[in-house]
Amino acid sequence: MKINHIQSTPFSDQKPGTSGLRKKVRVFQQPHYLENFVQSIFNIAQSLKGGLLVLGGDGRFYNGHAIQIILKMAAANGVKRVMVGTNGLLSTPSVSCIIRKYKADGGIILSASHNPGGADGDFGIKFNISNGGPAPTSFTDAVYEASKTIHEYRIADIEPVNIDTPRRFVIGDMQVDVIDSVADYSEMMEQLFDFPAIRSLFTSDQLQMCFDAMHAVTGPYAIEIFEKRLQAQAGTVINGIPKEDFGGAHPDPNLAHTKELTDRLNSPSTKTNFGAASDGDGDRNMIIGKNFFVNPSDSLAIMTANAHLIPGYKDGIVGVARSLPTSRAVDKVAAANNISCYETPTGWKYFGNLLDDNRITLCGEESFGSGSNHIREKDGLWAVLFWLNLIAVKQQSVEDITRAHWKQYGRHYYTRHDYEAIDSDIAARLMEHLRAQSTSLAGKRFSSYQVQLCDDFRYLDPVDKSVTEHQGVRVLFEDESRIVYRLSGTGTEGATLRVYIERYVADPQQHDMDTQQALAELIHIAGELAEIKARCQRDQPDVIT
Ligand code: G16
Repeated sequence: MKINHIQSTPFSDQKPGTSGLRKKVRVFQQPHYLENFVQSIFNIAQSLKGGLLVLGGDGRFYNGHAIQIILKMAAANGVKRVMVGTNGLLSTPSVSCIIRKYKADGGIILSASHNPGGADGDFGIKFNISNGGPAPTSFTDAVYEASKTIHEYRIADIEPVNIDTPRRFVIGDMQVDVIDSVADYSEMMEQLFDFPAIRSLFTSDQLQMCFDAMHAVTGPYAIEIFEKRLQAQAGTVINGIPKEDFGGAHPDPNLAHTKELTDRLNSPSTKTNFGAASDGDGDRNMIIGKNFFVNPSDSLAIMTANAHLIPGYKDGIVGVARSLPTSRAVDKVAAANNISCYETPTGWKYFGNLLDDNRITLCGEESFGSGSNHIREKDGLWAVLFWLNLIAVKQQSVEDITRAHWKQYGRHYYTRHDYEAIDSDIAARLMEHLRAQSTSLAGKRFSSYQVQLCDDFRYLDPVDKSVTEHQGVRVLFEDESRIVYRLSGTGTEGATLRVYIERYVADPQQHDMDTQQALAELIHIAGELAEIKARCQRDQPDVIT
């Protein structure tokens, strides 16, 4: 096998964000762009030399092309074996599952998650380490440094290989196993949850489910698990065929992007009483009942309170973690059950050490992500199965389970307001303005809210003692309400300002308010404190979740 050493010059913009390198497809299409970044990964991940690499992606535009390039570069960089998903498809949680099961040295996932796909959309690449989780910042920083000085990459001179069916072949000294994309993951789900109990929900017609795969990677997984193994009726999975452009839609499982699903749940003429959706790469989830939306932060709290009812967690949980902007609903459950609750920066990678050190069993984020120690990624279908299992045990609807939880622990009204594609300098100045104020806000009163604490969140990892600074400005009020501001690390156009607002209400008589109304005063305060209108010239957020 001939190995070409291709001369190249660095790109200055290959710094990974919250979750790998995400850019417009046309940025990745620049000559040598993808190759430079992949070579930088191989230069840093030394254990891949002579090691096992897992490779797959969410099937978006450029996935197939990138898979072929990475296979050739893996062969040229001395990788001994690659396990690649059939047609290059592997969900993010299944990559994590496969890395752990086969003790791989790492995995490359091609995905821009919930961002739109197609030739004009986004593409992304992320690296997961041998524990199955996203590479920590120390690794991604090293990759970025390597990308700034790269001068050549290595690539095998071979024709594209056929990966459309499971089989084994050899490229030079490297073995390639094209694997069934869904088998290992489905098997793992069957071990964690009570499949017979869930199956009987479907076969007895007690539950009619609609799962929106959003033409993304979970389609084949959901059909295998829900329709085949759990015998939900055919057609339970909608938009189940992965498409390069996600059917022209935005594969982001929230109420703004799942109209077909929510129409089904909300229509009085259908019997559909459980709905769920997952995103581009299958790690996010949304859970809805009949005319009822479960906030992801509440979902984490409910899972934590009920984990002992699920076979995979029957011995209880050791602790939980949530990202900074995730509501503090789970904190209440942790306190009541006397277990640790960690607050981390945004990004699944921060949960890795806590899981590996057995400090936590469950973790989750407001951004429609939840997961557990079964893998090291958030996991969309796992969350759906968790809820199905809960319904089977409790024999209650999604709404009843959630309302009972609020009654016991109180309700955290919660919303996130996103201001997208703001000029990056304006966004940076807005955050600076907030940081500058942060030291002097404590004790000040805004309408009926008095500030208790305001700071720029800094995380000290209790396991490896690493420190991560500037993770968001948080304003805590005396009555447990909270506002958090941060800039997204996953956008590809300008900056996205995220404003997270929450208010805790213990009294069950007040659990029926409209969320935006319940938070109206805090929303106003959030806008005033950050001078959003004046600085960004925006009257309204672009997206409210
Ligand atoms: C990624 C990260 C999550 C994070 C989310 C939003 O999710 O894995 O930890 O919460 O982005 O991040 P940001 O607020 O910085 O945009 P995904 O599903 O996009 O990989």
